[in-house]
Amino acid sequence: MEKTREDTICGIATPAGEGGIGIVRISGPDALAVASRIVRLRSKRGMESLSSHRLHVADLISGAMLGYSGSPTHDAELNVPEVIDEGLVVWMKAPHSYTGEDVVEIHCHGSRVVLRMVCEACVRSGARLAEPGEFTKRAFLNGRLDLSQAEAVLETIRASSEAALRMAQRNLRGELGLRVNQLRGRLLSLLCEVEAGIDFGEEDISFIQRDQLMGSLEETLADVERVLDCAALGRRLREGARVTIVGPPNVGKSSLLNVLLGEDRAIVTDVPGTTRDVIEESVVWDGVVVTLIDTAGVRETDDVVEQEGIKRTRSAVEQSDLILYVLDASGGGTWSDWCPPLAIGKHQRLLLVLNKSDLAEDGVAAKAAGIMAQRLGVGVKTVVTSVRTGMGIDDLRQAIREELTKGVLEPKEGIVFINARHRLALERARVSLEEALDSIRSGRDAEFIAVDLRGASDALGEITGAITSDEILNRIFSTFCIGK
Ligand SMILES: Nc1nc2c(ncn2[C@@H]2O[C@H](COP(=O)(O)OP(=O)(O)OP(=O)(O)O)[C@@H](O)[C@H]2O)c(=O)[nH]1
Ligand SMILES: [Mg+2]
Repeated sequence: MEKTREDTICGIATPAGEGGIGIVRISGPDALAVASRIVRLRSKRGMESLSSHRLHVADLISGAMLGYSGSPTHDAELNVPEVIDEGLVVWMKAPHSYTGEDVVEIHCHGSRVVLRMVCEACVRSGARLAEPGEFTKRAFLNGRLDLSQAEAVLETIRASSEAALRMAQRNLRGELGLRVNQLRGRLLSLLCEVEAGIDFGEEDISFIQRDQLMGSLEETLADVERVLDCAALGRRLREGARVTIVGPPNVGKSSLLNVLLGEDRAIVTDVPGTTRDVIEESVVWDGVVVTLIDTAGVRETDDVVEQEGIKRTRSAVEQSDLILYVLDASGGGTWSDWCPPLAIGKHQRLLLVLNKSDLAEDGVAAKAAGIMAQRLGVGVKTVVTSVRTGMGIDDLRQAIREELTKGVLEPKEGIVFINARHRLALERARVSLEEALDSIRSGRDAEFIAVDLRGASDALGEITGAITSDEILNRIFSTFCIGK
């Protein structure tokens, strides 16, 4: 059957499993008619007389007994409609509903059997089972949401931490759409002016001053780059932050992992080289999912298992948001002359942890921090700890939280959150803008510049769905659950 927005869809909106309440949603022009075949209001009123956005108590009956006309048969003896359940019914009149269409929600008990029977009754009464994400897709097609907001619906549902939720909510309110639309608007008006120049047969783009055009494009490019910078922050909040514990053997890395997790996850012994593999475990701190990663101590070794462990340590370091660089504060020369064979990037956040402070002399922190700063070429924040006495562990936890959430958790102006799809679109916009600037610099025809401006603005348009294709829409909405 050809699927159109003119048909009426139904779906179970609540998650699988038992629950106090379950909801079946019906959306489309016949929502009320479909519902009227299933719902028998306790007030004895007809569905058509319902006031919108109000809850009404009702018996839910299997539509099969009612026939498609919608008028209940009163031949009670022969044709008693089966009551499936009792519940509440709400009608949301178009356009004031989630999808922008007429919507009826049936709230019954959260039993899979009840919900399935109600849904089946809806189908018998003329509705079609919704496809994944079809309710939200209709909301988008009816202009209730832009595409970035529709994706934020899914991100809200999937948020695994408060921080991820906050981020999804900001996009649901349209912050990303707004920012992108501003950029796109600016590009489109530049495009207009460039094209006006072409239409009037001007030889070059003196129509708008070359320098002025360059300036505007450079500014837009910088804005696109700023939004792209937010990608890493967004990912960290959505998927959680990765904190990798590294350092030489036997300094207490696994001990720190265990104490931070509050459980004995990793094996601790006094034998250097105890940890051979990468160990991961997640905790939630202040609404942020933090994945703590313990690694094999890094040293020169002939042991093939240990070598493989060290290789894995390196790749864990590359992917981490924060590195806890652990050294033995009691030193004995093990850290002052130890050259880190780890490729720690300058842009990576790092905390220096001086463990075993119970065995160390005073003043060791300052000395170690000085050495590390010299090696890395930047200042490093240092925390002194002792897993044995518990000293400094709370400070460490606090320092980790601060590093990870620096400026992110406060709804600071200018930060927007983007997903992989948005990032790819922004990267394409960036390339087009760079090419446009290049064309201007090398004095190419205005047509070339126009093509690139169009490319950049189309790429941005894909983020909000102003420019879109069925393929993109299907890809996005197929990741939703049915009933959403
Ligand atoms: N005195 C003292 N001993 C500690 C402290 N933290 C850990 N240890 C001991 O140091 C030894 C090594 O600890 P681990 O946690 O296994 O060290 P590691 O860095 O994971 O070692 P590898 O996995 O071999 O690289 C164990 O005997 C721990 O009990 C501390 O703060 N003070
Ligand atoms: Mg270990």
